[in-house]
Amino acid sequence: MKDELEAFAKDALEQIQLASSAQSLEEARVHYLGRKGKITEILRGLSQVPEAERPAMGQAANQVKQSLSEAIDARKAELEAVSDANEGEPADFSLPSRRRSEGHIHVINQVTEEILSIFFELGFQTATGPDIETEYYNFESLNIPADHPARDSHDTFFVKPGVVLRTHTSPVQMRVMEKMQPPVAVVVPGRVYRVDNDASHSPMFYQIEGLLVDERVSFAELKGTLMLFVHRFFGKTAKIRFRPHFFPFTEPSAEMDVSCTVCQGKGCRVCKHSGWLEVLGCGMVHPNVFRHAGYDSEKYTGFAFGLGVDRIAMLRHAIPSITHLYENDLRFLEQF
Ligand code: 2NL
Repeated sequence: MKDELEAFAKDALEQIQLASSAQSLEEARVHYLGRKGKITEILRGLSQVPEAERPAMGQAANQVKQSLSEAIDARKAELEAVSDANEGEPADFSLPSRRRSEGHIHVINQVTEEILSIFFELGFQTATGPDIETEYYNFESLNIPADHPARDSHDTFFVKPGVVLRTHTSPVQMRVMEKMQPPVAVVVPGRVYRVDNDASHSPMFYQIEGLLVDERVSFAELKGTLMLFVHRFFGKTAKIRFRPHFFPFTEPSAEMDVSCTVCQGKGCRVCKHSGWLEVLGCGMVHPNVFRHAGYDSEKYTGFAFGLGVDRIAMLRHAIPSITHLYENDLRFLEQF
């Protein structure tokens, strides 16, 4: 019986030391010291022990009970000390902080704001208008006749008969002219829509158009204004050239090229080895447009231009495909 008690005590102390959580320690306590536990069993069995040995056995069993109880308390304190240490670990302020991602202005809007600010310095104001327009404002008033190919459903999104997604921001300038008399100098940024979708065309893209109307405005002023814009935006060394063109709403009309900003006009992949980049379309406002606006076309003349913001952003940053601008891939957007 004495040997049995010693073996039990040794095993129980070992198990208590091995308990790795408050829960497993409590299980050990119930197992060894509980009412149905081993010690209780031994103490109950004392009556079977010969009378001479009984006091010594009882004392020994009580000692084991006492030492197991102390061992459990000690182990409990150890386990609590470990978990307190983990929870209450002081903060290390020298560690690098977790990086918070921070948004920024989309490259299209960066370029838009930069372009507009150049014209603001020249005294232009800005105006906006609806994306959904009537055929009258989008075409008719701009001298684009009913049978013009631009009106074709292959080029224009029709919302319903007589209503379209605007294909340019010109209807906004028409609305401005209806409201105010010259002098007028506005730049109009906005989304425009055309049925077109490939590496250089998106069905929705961004445009800025400009309009200046006053007495005796000439093509020379158009050239001077655009040259100042190009020198500001592309740099002092940029050269420009005008090529004759046709738009229904301007006469004469031209397209303007800028010497290639990548190769300085020597010829490269971006300018397709021509040395020039096509940047915008422009011209002197057609008298029929003034008539629709209610302006006296004998008294007033004006110039207008339109540029694709997407195209200019692509030239500025050597972006190979317009689809990058609209995919919202952060690996792309974060570069600007
Ligand atoms: C282009 C060409 C252009 C205009 C837009 C305009 C507006 C009014 C009257 C006359 Cl209200 N003209 N806008 C004029 C010439 C060219 O845009 O290729 N844009 C990307």
